[in-house]
Amino acid sequence: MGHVRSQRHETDGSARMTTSARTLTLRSALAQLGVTGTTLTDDQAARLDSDGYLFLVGLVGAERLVAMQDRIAELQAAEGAAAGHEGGRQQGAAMLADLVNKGEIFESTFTEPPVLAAAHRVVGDLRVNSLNFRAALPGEGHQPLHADWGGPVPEGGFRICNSMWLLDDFTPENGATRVVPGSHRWDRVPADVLDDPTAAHPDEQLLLGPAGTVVIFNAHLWHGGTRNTTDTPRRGMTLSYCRRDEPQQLDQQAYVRKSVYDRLSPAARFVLDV
Ligand SMILES: O=C(O)CCC(=O)C(=O)O
Repeated sequence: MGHVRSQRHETDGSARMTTSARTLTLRSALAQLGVTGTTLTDDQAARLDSDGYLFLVGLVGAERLVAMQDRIAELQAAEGAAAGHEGGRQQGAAMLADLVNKGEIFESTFTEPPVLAAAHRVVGDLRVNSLNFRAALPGEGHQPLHADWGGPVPEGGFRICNSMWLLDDFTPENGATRVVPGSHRWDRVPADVLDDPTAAHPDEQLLLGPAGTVVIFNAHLWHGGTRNTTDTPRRGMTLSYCRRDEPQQLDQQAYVRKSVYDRLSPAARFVLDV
């Protein structure tokens, strides 16, 4: 559901490509961005492998969080009914897409060392897939359990790693994401094996935590939004990476704005693949 294969290619004519990012390898880009062999602890790596998700509590500090929330609010006001047009829209949710190009505050997300290290562990040779926003609206937001990939994938062949950036506290009431721990290793997708993917799963867990938490999850893990029973939207950003030989949800080369490109380091451009 989060993985939208149909892409609308549009460009403002500012996309540029130089050789600087092209001469890097992922290994050198990750090193330049501060990812080392110990960026994830052994315990974190083991939990990501086994459960399929990993909490990074407090990754986004208070000031940065407020700046992200404020920019999201500005974008929602500015884009109105067009919001989310680049990346798919959903019933019961407010969406924004292409955040890479919609605020300097978002440009540091996809090079966060622990997020990169985790995504690299899951998919290997990676690039950014998309950076989007989803708010479960009051009374709505429940999704079927799904993987962000259309079919079963055996362990070791993972194509996508996602991360949820909590812009609000995720609570049992406000539509927190649910996951089925370990399901990324089952080589099955919910639609093929569950009678009713919208129903509660006996093993599901809610991703609960304070705003500013980032939860990295293997996107082959069965997951989905839940219904927001409060009267305020539950806001979260999803930063997804795909294997470098897979099409991106949003073609970053086609969308990148010159001002963004110019600010990014060669290593960040490599991760975005622009
Ligand atoms: O916003 C959420 O809680 C999950 C969203 C999701 O999994 C999706 O849209 O595919």
